[in-house]
Amino acid sequence: MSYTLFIGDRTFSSWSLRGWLMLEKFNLPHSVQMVGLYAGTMAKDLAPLAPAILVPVLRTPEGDVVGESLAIAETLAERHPEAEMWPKDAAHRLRARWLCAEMASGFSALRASCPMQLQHVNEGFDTTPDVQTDLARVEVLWRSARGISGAKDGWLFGAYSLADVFYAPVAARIIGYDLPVSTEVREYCLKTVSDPSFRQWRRDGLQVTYDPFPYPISASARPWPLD
Ligand SMILES: N[C@@H](CCC(=O)N[C@@H](CS)C(=O)NCC(=O)O)C(=O)O
Repeated sequence: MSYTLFIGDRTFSSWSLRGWLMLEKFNLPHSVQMVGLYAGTMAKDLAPLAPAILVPVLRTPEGDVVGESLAIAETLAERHPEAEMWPKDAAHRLRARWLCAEMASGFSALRASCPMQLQHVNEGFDTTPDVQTDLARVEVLWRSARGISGAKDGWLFGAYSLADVFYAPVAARIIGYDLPVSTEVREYCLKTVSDPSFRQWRRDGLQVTYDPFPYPISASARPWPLD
């Protein structure tokens, strides 16, 4: 009885990373199938999973297919209440859901200007006002999670939750573009990218090389921390 998760290239696919963390961090049995996101075969690869057109896509052990990361998260949380994917406390859970939904529908400047790439740190990235606005919102939302959960450091709601899953690629962008954030936010980002599951995902991603690399690499790019 195992889930199948269909994902795109690990180095770049932020939504695939979320889908995988949902299964991996909560110990839900799964296997992974790659879809040719950067190889150009995505439409053909996803055709048997209609109406899916994006990754990640989850196939349940019963053969049902669900797309959209929030829908995948809610499906898994409903099927595995024992995994406590959402915070236990109702008020914390409500706030965590809010954070995840805002992530899924917002942060357009950060997402467009800083596409996730896990290869290196693009030092000297020119942070536009729109990206700064998104970063300020990240600060507010993470502080609000800590305010309500009482978690002074570590995961946003104390125990690892779907909120940490949804913000993992944000943390990766902050690290990968060396974005200006508060010390607390940077510490959380470093915690995220040093988590063993995240590191495994990144290591697996780096097995694939890209020539040319699909995104600009700054002249002063430096190695990824905690490599
Ligand atoms: N709203 C979707 C977003 C998924 C998404 O945009 N996935 C990207 C890869 S990270 C994708 O499939 N892109 C292919 C495309 O846009 O054609 C979700 O929550 O899962």
